[in-house]
Amino acid sequence: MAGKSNEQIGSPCRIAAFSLYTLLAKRLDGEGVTMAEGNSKATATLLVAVLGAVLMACALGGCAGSSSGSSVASGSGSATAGSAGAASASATSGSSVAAPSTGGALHVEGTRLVGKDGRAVQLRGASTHGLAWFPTYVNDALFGELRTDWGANVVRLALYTAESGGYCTDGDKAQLRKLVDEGVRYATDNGLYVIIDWHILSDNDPNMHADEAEAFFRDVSAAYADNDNVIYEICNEPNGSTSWVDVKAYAERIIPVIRENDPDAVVIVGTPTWSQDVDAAAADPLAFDNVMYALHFYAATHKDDLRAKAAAALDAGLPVFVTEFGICDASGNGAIDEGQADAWIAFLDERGVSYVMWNLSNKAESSAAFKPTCDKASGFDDADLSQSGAWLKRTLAGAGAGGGSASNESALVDNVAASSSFSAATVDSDPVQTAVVTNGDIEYSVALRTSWVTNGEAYYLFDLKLVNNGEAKSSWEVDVPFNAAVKLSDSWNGAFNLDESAGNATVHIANADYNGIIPSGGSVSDVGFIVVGPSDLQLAR
Ligand code: IDC
Repeated sequence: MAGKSNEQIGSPCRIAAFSLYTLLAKRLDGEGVTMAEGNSKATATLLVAVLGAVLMACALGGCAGSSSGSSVASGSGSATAGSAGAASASATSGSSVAAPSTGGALHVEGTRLVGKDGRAVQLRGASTHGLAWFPTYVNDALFGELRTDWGANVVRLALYTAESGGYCTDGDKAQLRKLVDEGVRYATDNGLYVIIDWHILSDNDPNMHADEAEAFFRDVSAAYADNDNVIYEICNEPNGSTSWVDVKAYAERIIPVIRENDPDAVVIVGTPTWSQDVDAAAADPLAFDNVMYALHFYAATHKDDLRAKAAAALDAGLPVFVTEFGICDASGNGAIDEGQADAWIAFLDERGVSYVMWNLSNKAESSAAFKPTCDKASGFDDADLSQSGAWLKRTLAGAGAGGGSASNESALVDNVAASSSFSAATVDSDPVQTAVVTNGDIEYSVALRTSWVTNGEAYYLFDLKLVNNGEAKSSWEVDVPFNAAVKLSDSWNGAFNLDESAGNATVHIANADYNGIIPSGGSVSDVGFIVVGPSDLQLAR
């Protein structure tokens, strides 16, 4: 899938983003199936052309009525701040964890998940890959280390319905059902919430297998009615021509089935266009309590305009849950964009939205958390992690902008009406906002990627790329001057300091211990930082 985002960098006022979704192509490759008989590797190619125009008007100064950053920390009690992660600057190690033992059965209030103690809860964690394809990652030890070493408090079990080995096609139903059972048990034993994900994808309309879905959810909701930690996601990603009306009809059929056995369970409903159309759900939400709506993003594909859509849905009061995201492009592979991923996390943390990264596997694709060369199923060292895995571990170790401090924990849901916003269109910035600074042989390009206003403060996310035009170097450093004093809010892949002698208007950036070496002609990217500054902040040139 290649949904194209119109990323408007630093345009003045950025009032409207006009985005043309031209061609969304999705290649659906069946995995080497280990469980289904015959092991046939079916390959389906689905090309979906979506021609749409989205005109988003975002008011200057932010949208009122959104939730404040008062979410409860979800980092592990044993989590420590990562050394170089985007989230590490705001990390609060030792913050208390929302876990089934304290939060119990969750319910939905306003846009938020709330625990039995009345505290708002943010869930953060990882999704399995297809259970049929990568069953070894459903194990007690891995779920335990996700909880204690990574600081996750949720895991998602992805049960594909229609791909090769799918539950409704040629999959081994009994074996898949057993994996769901084991996954729920390992999550329960290790203090994790668990999402049972009915992973529709090539079956683009959930009504296609609604009979099977009904039987499945009747079964699992009876089996786990006494488990406080189980959350049901009834359709991963409706897509193709499936409309919200179709999804709603399906949800109105499945939710009562779940509620018969498990009356208060939280149910998450996918939204059209691969769970991106939260606006459609916001315009016509379901009438049930304790329902949330899925928003999925892949950071290298979905940027400001999808964030603005999410912000608008939250502002309209829609409870949103990011049950799946990647930091790469929407194919689950390709380039990783840590700057955009960090912008997403800043936004989600600020709004207390829960999120789950795709995927726990060693598949040779950039969304996989483990390196393809690593065949462990647990006991992962940092060296075993892919870039996505390392990023997730750092991000979970950080408490996040809205989720961190213990002092925030008492503010909770009373605050849902407090004013704060994150929107792609709130900071009145210079139209260009890029600068090239040369220091010796190295040319540094600094660019504003996005900006937003939260609680009246303007935040700016910059990234930095450098090119070495001279001999090989073993270190690098640069000063990035602004027109006014700033505060550093977050930073990644470098050592960052404010230069006090320059009135805190210059950010000094040096290499991290792992990215100082640049060969002749080489370059370094994925360095970035977020600063808080005045509404007319500009890079000084
Ligand atoms: C992808 C997997 C890939 C697999 C494919 C099957 O990463 O290994 O071959 O599914 O079709 C989604 C889906 C999720 C996708 C993922 C990446 O929910 O199933 O996984 N993605 O394409 N939505 C957007 C991206």
